[in-house]
Amino acid sequence: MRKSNYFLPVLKEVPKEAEIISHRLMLRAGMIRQQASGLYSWLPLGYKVMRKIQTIIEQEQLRAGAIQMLMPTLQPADLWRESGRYDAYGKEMLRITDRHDRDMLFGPTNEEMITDIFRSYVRSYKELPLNLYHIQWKFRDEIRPRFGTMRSREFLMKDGYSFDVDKEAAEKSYNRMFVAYLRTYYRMGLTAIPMKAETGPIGGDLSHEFIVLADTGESAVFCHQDILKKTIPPRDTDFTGDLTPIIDDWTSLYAATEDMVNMEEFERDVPEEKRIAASGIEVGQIFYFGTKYSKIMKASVTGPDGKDVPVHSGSYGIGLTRLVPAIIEASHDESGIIWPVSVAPFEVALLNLKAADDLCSSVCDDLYAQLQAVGIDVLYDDTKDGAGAKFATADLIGIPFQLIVGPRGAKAGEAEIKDRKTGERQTMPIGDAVSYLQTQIEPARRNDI
Ligand code: P5A
Repeated sequence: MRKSNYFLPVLKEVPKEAEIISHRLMLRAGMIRQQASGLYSWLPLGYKVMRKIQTIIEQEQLRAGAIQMLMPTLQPADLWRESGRYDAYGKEMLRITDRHDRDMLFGPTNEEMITDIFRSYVRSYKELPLNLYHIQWKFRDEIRPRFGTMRSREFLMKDGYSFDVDKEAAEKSYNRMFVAYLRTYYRMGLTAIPMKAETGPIGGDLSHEFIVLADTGESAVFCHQDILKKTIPPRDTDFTGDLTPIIDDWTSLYAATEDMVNMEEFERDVPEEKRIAASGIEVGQIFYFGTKYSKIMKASVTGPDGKDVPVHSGSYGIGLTRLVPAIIEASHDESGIIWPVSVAPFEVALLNLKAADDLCSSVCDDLYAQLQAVGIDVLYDDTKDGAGAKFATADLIGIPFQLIVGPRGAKAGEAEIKDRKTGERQTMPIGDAVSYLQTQIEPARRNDI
């Protein structure tokens, strides 16, 4: 993408309304625009990051056996009357009346709708296990939307729902999502710790929140610091096999959110020097709620013995629009954002330091074509801005590599490459730059293990 053709409205001023660094940087980097309290437009740069996050989620869901679909944002109130949650959900639910006076709502989550789909089609235990998910906008009329897209009213969620014939099978489905989530966050460059959590309005008695430690996080959490050293399940993990050893390993050390923490247990089980009592960002939550919805909404299947049984279910959420600021909270410096390659809006910023210089521009045009030809996602700053402004913007928007060519380098046949994360700069022959960048970017792009 040529910057001269792009829409990248970066701000020079530090926005006053933004209290935390990720919100400030997202506004300054031209990633989002607030349209009303808790409602944001995703501008091109921000949207590109979100799409990359979405792709990682989709790849890991597929690997774990979940099937993607799409449900509407609006739902009929009657479905929620059936489950009993229409009144229970309270003021967080945005209620809407259509022209025929039918009660509707903007979905805050989809347990009811997916249960309705399930009961309409599935009859036998032989069709199980089933895990269906979608990535769709949700609305929760949060009392205090804040920190930009970290806690907004409209937000994008990946929400999945599993269906099994009994509790034992349902726990296997829960474990598959547990492992998939560990891999998903890791691939985005995040360390997310699964912690025992309360189930709230979703229900059930087994739940984990996935927490990224950050001073600006809104959740208070308590855990053993060695959880941070646990190994991520590799890509060849057999999701059809027994995942309990992985779950047991990850849950063997104490980790709980403030709603679930038992201070006595925490102090008894975790040596003082290993205790983390900190703030964190909840980037996902998984639930096992058994037959809570299936019983009341009559979603059952015939079991092996020919008798009807209500299905056992769980639901699994990831906040995509929250992940973007969470990654920034975890990875930035005083000059701006530092994107991990796997979610970076562009992989390389090609900086033409003097667009008015014919040789410099022709060298850059050529590099731009070569980078594109090898499939590198490049933002080509071909504008007439000064070198200082180009450096500042590239640092601010956090592109992992800067490929810098000035008139002197163009003449000498040399380019400079800056690694945004380490700050290291190196000069090399222009002819070597593209293959060097390929070797750096290709393994980091999938960030898979
Ligand atoms: C699980 C999937 C559920 O709603 N039902 C379907 C279950 N879980 S949850 O924990 O309530 O939400 C899942 C994730 O969505 C993100 N999230 C938000 N992101 C931004 N702004 C909000 N107001 C917001 N509320 C929830 C979180 O990442 C949460 O873990």
